[in-house]
Amino acid sequence: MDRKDPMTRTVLVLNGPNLNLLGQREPAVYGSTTLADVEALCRHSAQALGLSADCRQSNHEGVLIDAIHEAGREHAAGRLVGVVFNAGAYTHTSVALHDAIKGSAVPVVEVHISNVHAREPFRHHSYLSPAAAGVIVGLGIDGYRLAIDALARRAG
Ligand code: CA2
Repeated sequence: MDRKDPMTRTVLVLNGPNLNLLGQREPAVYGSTTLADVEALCRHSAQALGLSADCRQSNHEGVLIDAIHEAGREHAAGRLVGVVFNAGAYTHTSVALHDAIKGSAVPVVEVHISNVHAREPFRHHSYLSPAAAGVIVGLGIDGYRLAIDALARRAG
């Protein structure tokens, strides 16, 4: 049963490729928190702001593009405050995700758990940042909470 109040606005928390592996490998880079823990944190943070969090993860670029398009329609209808988006490695490769964010006109806060600028040079460029409302990098999973807070404030 869907218990969500139809008046409750939503924030979409979208995680991209390999983020389903969080907490299972590379704890020195990404910490030991799992994706389920991150999603629980997001739901809790959203709820504290009177929002509902819709948490999704996909390893497929087209699925992420479709989710951004859907978010654009929900935002236009006043039901969605925006998207917290960790696009994983697609950040550094995807013109298609850049175009999806631009084309859907939904506010997106780009989040990276690690400080991508302190890592390999191929992680220093983001195709998403020019299309994003804001960018949070290197603050660990707390970045998701900060992004939800920023989108809630932005929406008023
Ligand atoms: O720091 C981030 O949040 C990243 O978006 C994570 C991506 C990486 O490609 C970006 O450059 C920065 C990687 C996703 C997670 O990959 C994992 C691989 C093994 C174990 C755990 C996570």
